[in-house]
Amino acid sequence: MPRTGYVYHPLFFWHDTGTAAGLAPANPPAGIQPLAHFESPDTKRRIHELVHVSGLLDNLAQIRPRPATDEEILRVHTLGHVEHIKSSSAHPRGGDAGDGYSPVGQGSYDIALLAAGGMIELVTAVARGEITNGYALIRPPGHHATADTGMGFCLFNNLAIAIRHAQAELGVERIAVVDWDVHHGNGTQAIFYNDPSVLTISLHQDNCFPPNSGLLAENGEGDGAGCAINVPLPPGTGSAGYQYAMDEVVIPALNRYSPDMILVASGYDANVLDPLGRQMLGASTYATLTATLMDAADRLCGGRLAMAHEGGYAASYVPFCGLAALETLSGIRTGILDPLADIVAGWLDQPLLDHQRKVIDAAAWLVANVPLPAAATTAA
Ligand code: 3YP
Ligand code: ZN
Repeated sequence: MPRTGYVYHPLFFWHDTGTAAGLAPANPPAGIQPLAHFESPDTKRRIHELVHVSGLLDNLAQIRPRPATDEEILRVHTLGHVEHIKSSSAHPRGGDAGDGYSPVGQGSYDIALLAAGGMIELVTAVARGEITNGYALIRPPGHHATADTGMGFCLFNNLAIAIRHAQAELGVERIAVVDWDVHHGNGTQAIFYNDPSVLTISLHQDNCFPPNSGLLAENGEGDGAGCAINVPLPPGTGSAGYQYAMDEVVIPALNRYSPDMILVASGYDANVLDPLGRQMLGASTYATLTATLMDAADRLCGGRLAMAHEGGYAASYVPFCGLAALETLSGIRTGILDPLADIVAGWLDQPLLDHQRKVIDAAAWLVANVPLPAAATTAA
């Protein structure tokens, strides 16, 4: 049995975001000429096809997604939000999930249920020990979605739904989320903001999306005080900055929290070619980040690590970032190399700069606020 699970379904690529000027809905009378929406299927389909063509697919435990049930979705989202997505999806021209930047296509409700259910199935297989780790190549993404609205291309919060399921049904108590998408994982943070049973850590580009979200000062509230950590990295941060953030913030916080499982909101939009971020990561960085988290998972929770796909819009490059993560998770080298490695090497390999170090050092102070296991158990 392969140690690494993989969730995929063609319907994830049928979620129709329509036309846009990147992210502005097409509107010819207003001068907005139709073009592809940034959140198009291409990037993710190309990951899947690379996983297939490289032969890696044959060595992964393929996990079949199924639709999340009403009960499972309603552990996280309000009935009003669910009904809104459902009715938008029933309309031949679709609608929007809440903020005007989150297209819902015809039938997208069912695809979003399949994405959330896919993440549930992945986490279930990890919790039961059928696999050690895994990757859910799901779409639409989820990390911006809050209890009562979609936003930033997200409909339902796939990761949060899987977390609530793991806690309710699988006996998994303490869960840590590491969100390395270039945008703030605001939805996941908000859903667990008062909850000491979930530690959310987001590494993101400072004040990128949502606006004014993901500040250092957002640190959890009430019983969840200390359980949200944000590292708002300056634009232009490369591999050294990310590794420093892992070493100084993420790993120490995980060590202190001692989770039963580690989940990753895995967007690749911090890659150096991405149109929606200004960070400087390469495929090799995603291999290193993944290995760093695997090492923590091995020490802390029997290797239990599950990743949910989020953003990443450079269709030419993201597949190699995704393959790097999956090769690392599985321990299998396909022999397919990053074709841009030589050209991007110099871009990624900038040293850690002072203004980056300052932010990361400030976030490192928050580690002391992370509740130790015994304290959280009593509080819960
Ligand atoms: C949503 C509207 C502007 C930026 C965009 C970000 C989506 C994303 O990749 N979130 O992780
Ligand atoms: Zn993103």
